[in-house]
Amino acid sequence: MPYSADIDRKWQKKWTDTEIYKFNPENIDKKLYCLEMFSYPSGANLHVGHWYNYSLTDSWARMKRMQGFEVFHPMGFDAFGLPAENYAIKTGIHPEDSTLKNIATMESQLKELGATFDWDYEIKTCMPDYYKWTQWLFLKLYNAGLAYRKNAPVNWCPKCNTVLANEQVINGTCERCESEVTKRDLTQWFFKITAYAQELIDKLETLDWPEKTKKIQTNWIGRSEGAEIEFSVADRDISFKVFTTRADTLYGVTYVVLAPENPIVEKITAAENREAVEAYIAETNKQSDIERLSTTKEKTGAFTGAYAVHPITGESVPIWIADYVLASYGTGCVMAVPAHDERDFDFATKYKLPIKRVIKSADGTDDTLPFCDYGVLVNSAEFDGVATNNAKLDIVKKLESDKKGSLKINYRLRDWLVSRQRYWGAPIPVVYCEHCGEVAVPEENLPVLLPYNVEFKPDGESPLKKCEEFMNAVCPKCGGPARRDPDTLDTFVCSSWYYLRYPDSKNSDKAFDTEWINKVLPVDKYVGGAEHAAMHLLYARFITKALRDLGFLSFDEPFLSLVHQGTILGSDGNKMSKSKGNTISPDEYVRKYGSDIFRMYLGFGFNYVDGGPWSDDGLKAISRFAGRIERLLESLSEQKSKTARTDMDKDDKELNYARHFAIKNVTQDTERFQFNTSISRCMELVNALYKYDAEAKVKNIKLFEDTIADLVKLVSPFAPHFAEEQWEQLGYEYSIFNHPWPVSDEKALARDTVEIAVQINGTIRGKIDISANAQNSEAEAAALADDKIQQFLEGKEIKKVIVVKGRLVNIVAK
Ligand code: ANZ
Ligand code: ZN
Repeated sequence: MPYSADIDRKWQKKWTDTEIYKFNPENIDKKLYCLEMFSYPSGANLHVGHWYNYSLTDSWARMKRMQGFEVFHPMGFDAFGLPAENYAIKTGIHPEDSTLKNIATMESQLKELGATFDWDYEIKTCMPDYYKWTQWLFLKLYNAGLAYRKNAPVNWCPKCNTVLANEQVINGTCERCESEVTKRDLTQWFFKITAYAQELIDKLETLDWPEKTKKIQTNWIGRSEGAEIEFSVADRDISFKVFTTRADTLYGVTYVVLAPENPIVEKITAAENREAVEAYIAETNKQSDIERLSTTKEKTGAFTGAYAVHPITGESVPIWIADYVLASYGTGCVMAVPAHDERDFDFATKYKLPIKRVIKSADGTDDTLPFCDYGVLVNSAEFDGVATNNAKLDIVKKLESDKKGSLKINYRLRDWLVSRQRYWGAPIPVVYCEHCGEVAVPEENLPVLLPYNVEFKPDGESPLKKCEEFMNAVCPKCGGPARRDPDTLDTFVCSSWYYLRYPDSKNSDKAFDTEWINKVLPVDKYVGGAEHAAMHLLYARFITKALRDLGFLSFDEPFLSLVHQGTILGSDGNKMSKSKGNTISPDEYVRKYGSDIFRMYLGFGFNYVDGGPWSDDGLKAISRFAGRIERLLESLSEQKSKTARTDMDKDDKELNYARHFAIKNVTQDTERFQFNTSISRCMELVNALYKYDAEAKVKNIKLFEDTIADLVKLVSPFAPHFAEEQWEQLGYEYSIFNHPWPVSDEKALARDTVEIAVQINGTIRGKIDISANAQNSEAEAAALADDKIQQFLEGKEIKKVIVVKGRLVNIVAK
């Protein structure tokens, strides 16, 4: 029966009936944890992107399974989140109803994909048996001082009506809806990811991750080495510290700048400057950090009327406020050195503040300002002549002795804001009691259930806040009345630990069993989109480290090896999206060609990590390729009884070479997620088999059959249903996936003869077969002895012969 979607169904049923992909915990010593980022059950349908991610990672997993690994390959759903709630506001359909319905559809589609998922371990983060443990995670962090509440200016999306984490603000706009993000002062929950900043940088080195992703994380964490230097306010008992990476420029400070939000601004502003300063602060509040840091934006600021005392020279320098200084970075105060900093230079020029050069270029010839390079100090008292790098340390040492400065490392990373003013998420397990204040819900009272009956209104208030039945609680400490926290946890909290839950997804006593999880984890291969570099992938690493330090895990990193699949774009070259109307649905292709043809096409038509614009041009060719394999099997079965020759003649050796060449390269390339070249190598092997079938006069049928069997194994990761069918045709035992992956034979690859080209005056005139380890003189002799070459050389004088070993012989003749 030629391959079609019917064959898919036949084998899917058999796989299910025989529970072939069930993970066997007894083989834990051979475990391999293969994980794709779980999907968000947004629309009802799996799109090309899902197929691309899941089907091809499954191909990798299938090869590993055949190589003898006990592959743990679970699947689940990242089921909380904003879109379902926005959909509820629009349509009145409850998020739980729409989400569970979408999940059911996606489950059946994922099953059609024919992957090796073990559904026994499925997770849905919106179910109480999962989010109970998300709340447990919150409590563990809370008790360890890693979760805290503070009032802070936060990113606010006016359209989504919620707070956003820094990571969710892209160029000043909301990651989801692209509206401009504004600031709001709110009391919010934070996870102390900054406590792990240094380890999050250091351990990247141990990971097999794309370099680009490591770099994104390193930059996001943003380690900066510098110093904190204290300035006092003239005639006042107030002082403040600045953070600088250029302590060597200290003698060039001509003013200092505070972030407008800095609380000391109020205290130091002189009466006659107050009005202007307050107006400026109001103006600043309207802007995002991104806008404030823009280098092209004109610098603005206001003078406070107060002066600071230089910590070494004792000079008075004016104190300004300006929006280019952020409250949330360093100390929120900057010593301005206009001669050596671009922004300070622009600012000083605009407000006519003095500019004092204290660094000259090493050769002393560059006198442009601002001069932002490193060099040698001038106008800096006893430090004149000292090079920048040394002066940075020397000046801090001098300050240290007066307790006016010290070395300091800063990180750009901010604590992770985890509370959301939304309904569809895990409730935060904290109540507020009139007597006891903030009280965590005891572990035995978890889960704090999300109530079903709430009202969805687009008024910016969480539906939970208006749900009295939810809000009213009993204080676990004093038994008095208390109110629940109306906020829910960011969905990134749910996905920060799901990989820990999978191997123990049914555990109702614990989030997971430590001893067991330490055996199944870390994840050996993690596959998902590159857009998660600074969010999910960083959060998950942090949570793993925190749980390790709390004694729940014994490993440092959750994902040892990471692959980002590329993006399949619409045929117009744009990212596929419903709103652009350029999405491609796999369903029709799967129905028409069968899922394996579609999967193989995705593997063959794109470089996995690059992706590219969609086109279905190659689908037919893949379908023909499958047909060619089927016909090989037919040809074999017609000839099977013919001869029993077993020696290896020239044609046999050629075929055997092609066979082992394919085995070697498909294995290597599939391991590296280079599926397109893997499939090309399979196609070449098919060509070699056709050539053998047509040209070998008397066949070595055993070799022919074994090579076909290996070919079927090599394509099986990419065409699992198809391969099972061929395997059955060949008469082998079910299932092909329980048979070992072929291993290449180096002896077969060491060919005893090679074909090399013969050129005359640079033009190829013929080809000769010579022994693979022939000396250059033998190659030369063989080329000159060749009939065809002799014809070309007739009447010519040979001037010179150049041999490139194993590749070609070039004859120069006149
Ligand atoms: C004096 C100075 C002189 C500076 C000079 C630079 C060049 P990174 O590398 O990003 O850490 N800075 C410090 N805190 C700031 C804040 N809250 N908002 C805006 N800018 C701030 O940058 C550190 C440098 O950025 C610091 O070094 C400070 O300016 C500025 F020739 O101090 B520098
Ligand atoms: Zn109480």
